[in-house]
Amino acid sequence: MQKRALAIHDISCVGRCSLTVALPILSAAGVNTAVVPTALLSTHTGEFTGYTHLDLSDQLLPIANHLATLGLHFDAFYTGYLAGTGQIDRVLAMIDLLCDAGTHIFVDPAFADHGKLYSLLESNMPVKMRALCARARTIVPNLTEAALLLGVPYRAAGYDESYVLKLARGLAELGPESVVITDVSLNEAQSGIAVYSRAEDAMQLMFRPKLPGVFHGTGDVFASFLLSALLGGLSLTEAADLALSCTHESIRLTLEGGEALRYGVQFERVLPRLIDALQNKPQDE
Ligand code: PXL
Repeated sequence: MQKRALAIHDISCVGRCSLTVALPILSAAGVNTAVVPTALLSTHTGEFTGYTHLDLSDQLLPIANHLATLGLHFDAFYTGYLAGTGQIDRVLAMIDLLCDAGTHIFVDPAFADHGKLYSLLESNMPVKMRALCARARTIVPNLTEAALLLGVPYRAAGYDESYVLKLARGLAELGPESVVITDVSLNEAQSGIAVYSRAEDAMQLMFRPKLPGVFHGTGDVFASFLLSALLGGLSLTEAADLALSCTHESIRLTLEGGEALRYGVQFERVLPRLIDALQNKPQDE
């Protein structure tokens, strides 16, 4: 049966992040994807100025209340950028309205990067976001978000595997079964992810060669690839490995194409690879 997801992120008209990334990636993976926009911006808030911003907080519960009357089963409830702490309580109420025991609650706590909160967000966003992470089966913070969620110092470099394991364990203690931390780098040459499973108390690090630059929206691209692969039946480690490869390839193609990095990465060109990998997944062989 076709999987159904609900994606709850902002729409940034230009800049390839949030819903303009989640919807095409999940759709390419064959997932019937419904959307609830949290805000409407002309661009994302990194590396652009003068953007417009319409907060859609007042729409979230009316939309969820109506959707609840339809009696749909969502296989995944996927949250990303929320336009402020006030939206967290609303999203928690949406979980009660729209999720059942079979819904994979997948939270990308998209509020910060490179040691800093995103421009428009309040300083208590990390503390409030803990409540949403506590309801999730899987969370996908970057290293900055992981540190801020736990209130420990963010380290841009010069840390080792034990720092990352401490973050992953601390986050799993909030509630999620799986914690995937992005933007992990133990040396100059490589960058990648940490994949932690609470049931096994085991962390796997996965790396690819580091590519030069700051790549906007790659957290959203990675999370969307990961959820697509999980819904496609891959195990956590298989899905994380595929999502990392697809994200790395999107970045590589963007650098090759020479497009300004604030416009996001060329994930569109990698969708055939995602589709192919999901059609030829290991258990089908
Ligand atoms: O990609 C994360 C993101 C999503 N949405 C908005 C953003 C950002 C990052 O800057 O500004 C509006």
